Amino acid sequence: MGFIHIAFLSFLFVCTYAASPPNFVLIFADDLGFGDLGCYGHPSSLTPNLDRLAAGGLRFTNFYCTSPVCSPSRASLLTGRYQTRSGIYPGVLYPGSIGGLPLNETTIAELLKPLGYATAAVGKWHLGVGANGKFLPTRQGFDEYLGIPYSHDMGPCHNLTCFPPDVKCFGMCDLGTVMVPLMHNEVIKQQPVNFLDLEQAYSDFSTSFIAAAAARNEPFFLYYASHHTHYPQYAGLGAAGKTSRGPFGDALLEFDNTVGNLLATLESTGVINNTLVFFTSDNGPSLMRMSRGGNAGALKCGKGTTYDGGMREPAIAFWPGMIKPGVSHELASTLDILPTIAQLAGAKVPPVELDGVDMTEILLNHGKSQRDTMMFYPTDASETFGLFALRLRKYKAHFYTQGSIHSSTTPDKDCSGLALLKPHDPPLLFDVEADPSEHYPLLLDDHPHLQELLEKIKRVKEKFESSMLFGESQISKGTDPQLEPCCNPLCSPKPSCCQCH
Ligand code: CSN
Ligand code: MG
Repeated sequence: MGFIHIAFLSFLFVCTYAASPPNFVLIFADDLGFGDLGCYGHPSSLTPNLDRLAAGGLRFTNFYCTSPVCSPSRASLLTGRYQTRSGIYPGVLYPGSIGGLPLNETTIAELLKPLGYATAAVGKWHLGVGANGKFLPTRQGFDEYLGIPYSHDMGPCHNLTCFPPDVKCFGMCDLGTVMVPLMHNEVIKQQPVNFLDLEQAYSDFSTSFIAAAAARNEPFFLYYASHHTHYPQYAGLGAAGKTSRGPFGDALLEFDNTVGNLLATLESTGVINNTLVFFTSDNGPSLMRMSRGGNAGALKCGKGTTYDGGMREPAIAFWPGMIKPGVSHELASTLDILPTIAQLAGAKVPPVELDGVDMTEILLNHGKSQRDTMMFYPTDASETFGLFALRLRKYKAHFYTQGSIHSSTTPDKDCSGLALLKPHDPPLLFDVEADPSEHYPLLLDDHPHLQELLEKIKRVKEKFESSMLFGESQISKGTDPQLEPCCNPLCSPKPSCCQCH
């Protein structure tokens, strides 16, 4: 009798459990490199909460974003498609940009909305503002938004305190545009934003969102896009001076503290065993910031380049009871997050050309990837040049290489903005498992069997490029100063009058 009772109760539990779709917390770092986290070997970073995710989850070693700069990478993350399809190229969006992520693209949030998910975006958006806020997160499937709509150097630097507290942070940023606003949904809440209190505001907003959705028994999707490790690096008073790594380390510590708050809230609201937490970063480290920038670890170059330092990223999937702790060397990408979330939530993927593949077999069974290629478009993707590089399993072929101002100042001359565009025919070929630093090109004379590989790579490239329909460039539509967010729209003279207290 008692046994039957218990068996019935566990049956009910399993049914309820299976019937309740999982929650998703997607944490996206900014300009954070492969070597920046403690759990990826950085000697002086303090990242106890991200390290805890890695220890209890699956840590990837071959995980790629789709662009060495921000806006295109974010477009791919949220749509599961290369940025060239959605038109988020060349380069990045600016405060007065006319374009943005086209509204007919389906974002992860829009995929989940019809299933009853509560959705929120927090932090850096960088997929457009547009006339009357038509490209803001609230128009792309997010119920709520708190954050800055683009990079925090896209306005005059201000207010940014480093350690000791009377030292102003480094740099001027962009003096010709409006002060960086804090937006709540579609309304400017502060201009200029108070950066020193911002991490706490983000953390409070995110934990309230989780607690409210959990209390209503609604599944939720939180997209937490931290701007914190991007230039100019700074930290609020709680974290400034608390690491030996300087401003980058302090910024990272403050962000990591929020990761801890998110985990604590998932625990205290009882939903942690039904939540997939996924962490990764938008592009490689801004090496031009020298010791104030991020670190690509063993990888070559950083932000702005199609070497692995620009696009291979730390990535961690955490889901207690569902994902066994470990390390995955499988090839995976930000492109794969949308199809994976769709699979886990039971959502239909959008009826468009998707570039992502479902990763659930990797996550839930430490299984094989469905992906054996990764395509590398440069910062300024174009139909004229097409792919700069292509990874096929352990091999990476460069058809073009180019340095970037974002990766200047390193001792490796190939990274610098002075390293001009260089075509390679036959392509420059590396085995990035044996040589993750892309130091030693494979020579055809030494490896005659490579001829066959090169032919295969050529076929894969041609097939992919013939499937690639470049969407109308949103960034080439240019900028209009009138579109820069201004809390006092009729004031003059702009941009300096756009301040509200
Ligand atoms: S990014 O950084 O937005 O994180 O990619 O803040 O490529 O010219 C990139 N850029 C300002 C930036 C300019 C940024 C550029
Ligand atoms: Mg970035």
